[in-house]
Amino acid sequence: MSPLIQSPAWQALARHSDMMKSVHLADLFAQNPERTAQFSRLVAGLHVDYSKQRVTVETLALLQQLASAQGVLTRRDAMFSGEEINTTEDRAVLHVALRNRRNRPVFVDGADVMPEINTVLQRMRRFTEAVHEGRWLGYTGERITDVVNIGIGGSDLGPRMMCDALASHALPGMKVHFVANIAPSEIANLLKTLDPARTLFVVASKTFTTQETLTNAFAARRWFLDHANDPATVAKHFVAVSTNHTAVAAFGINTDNMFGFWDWVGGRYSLWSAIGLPIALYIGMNGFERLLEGAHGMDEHFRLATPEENLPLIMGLIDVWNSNFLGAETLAILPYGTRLGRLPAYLQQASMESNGKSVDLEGNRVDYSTGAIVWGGAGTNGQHAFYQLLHQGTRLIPSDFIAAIRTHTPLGDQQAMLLSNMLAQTRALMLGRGLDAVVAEMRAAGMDEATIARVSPHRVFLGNQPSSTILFPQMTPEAVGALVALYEHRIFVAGAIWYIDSYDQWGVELGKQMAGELLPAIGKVPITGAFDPSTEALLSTIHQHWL
Ligand code: G6Q
Repeated sequence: MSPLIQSPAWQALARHSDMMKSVHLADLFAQNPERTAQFSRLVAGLHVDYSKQRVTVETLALLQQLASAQGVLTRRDAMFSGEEINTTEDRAVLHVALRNRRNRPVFVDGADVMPEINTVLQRMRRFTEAVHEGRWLGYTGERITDVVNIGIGGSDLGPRMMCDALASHALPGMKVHFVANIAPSEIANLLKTLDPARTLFVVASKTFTTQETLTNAFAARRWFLDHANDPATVAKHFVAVSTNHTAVAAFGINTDNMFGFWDWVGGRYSLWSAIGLPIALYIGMNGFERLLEGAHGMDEHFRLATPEENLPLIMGLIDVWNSNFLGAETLAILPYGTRLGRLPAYLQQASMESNGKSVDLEGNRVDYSTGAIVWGGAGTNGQHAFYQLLHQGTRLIPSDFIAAIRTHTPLGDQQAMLLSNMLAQTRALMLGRGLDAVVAEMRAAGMDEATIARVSPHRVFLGNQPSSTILFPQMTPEAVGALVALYEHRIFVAGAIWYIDSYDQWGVELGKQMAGELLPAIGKVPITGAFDPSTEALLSTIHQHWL
């Protein structure tokens, strides 16, 4: 048994959870009138209510003891001070330094990283302002109106999600597009809609070796040169965001037009670095810096607040509670409104690539669950699709409901309807509806007793599904920055409890390597015995239909 499972703090929580599994949320509210006040916080502009989670004062106290026993806050301090907490890659983890707006010195290998960070931010400002003010023009002298980010994974999901979230802040005349997939239709369909003379490509790749990104970037360059016919014009239309100068130069992008970042920025934590360039091109550098400010507000709270007040700590501990003690396997991210529609996919990567690990920091296989399966989708759409299983399925599914209170695009009662639907779902999931209430309702509707007996069990909702609700006044850069930083730190906290390296991603390697081995076999008759029988049969099917 692992030291974590054996620890007194874990064992105390296990005993406590035996009792809590049979407690209903409705009873917890009835027993404690202070519950909502005790279990909500206002931090960095976010109002977060976790009173509909299946926790009590005792649960949270026991979870805090677990955090203390696991040294979570010591590890937090190590992260903020630039220690190499990503031990399998020998790297510091310093996305917090990227938004360290007060410029508190942060040292990596004895050198303060803040001057370098500020230099890149200044270069981003100069470049984006030149584009916006018409001083950076395309090869025919026209202004840039369309930005195409070519990147994948961490070099795609963050900027893509943020540009959607902050579309109401877009500068007039600026459009942004994203190409990630190697599937040819993605880039081919986009290019058909673009004017090369007004298009700027941002090739975003930390390593600048990623197959999908480089292949798409070459395709974009061929398309561009088919129109511009002059290799010298590439410099006006292609910039790079990367840590790899040599590969950027080899691609043919002038490294004067390269924006750098550092190996201590993980891909899925990189939207705050120059990987955020498309955001800055879309909403302006001031908007991008407001995003950094919002995240910094949450960072400072996480760094300085007492454990009892510390929202990312509390929410990370609740994630552990739901996974390891109540048996939840997933976390549903349910933003209300379309602007945050890409947040579930973004957080899916942030959480699942960080905490989808089964070996602890000392290389031992763990004997407890780690990262939950993160999924979700925008409300109200999801209500008409997958919520059925949340309400009446057999699984415990914690969910996060997230909404901006005011909309940038008011239209009649629609925003009020959106919010009423969201609150209704959190209430319905919590309270459910028992058989007595269902029968009474059916009788009041005049139904006959035979129908009531037959149908009423199907209309029962057990409730007791835990949720948290996150509200903020409006979809501003500050609010979304704080929101994402809250989740980043929650992920950190859960990873620290589980004693895993949340900042490596070796799990992506094996498939990449095998894709390289399979590429020469696509469209050919398979060499018998080179691969497993299933793969060889699939290769044969591909061969039969290839060209
Ligand atoms: C993120 C991952 C991964 C990475 C992509 C793109 O943490 O490491 O999603 O961001 O594989 O990598 P490049 O930026 O190097 O192209």
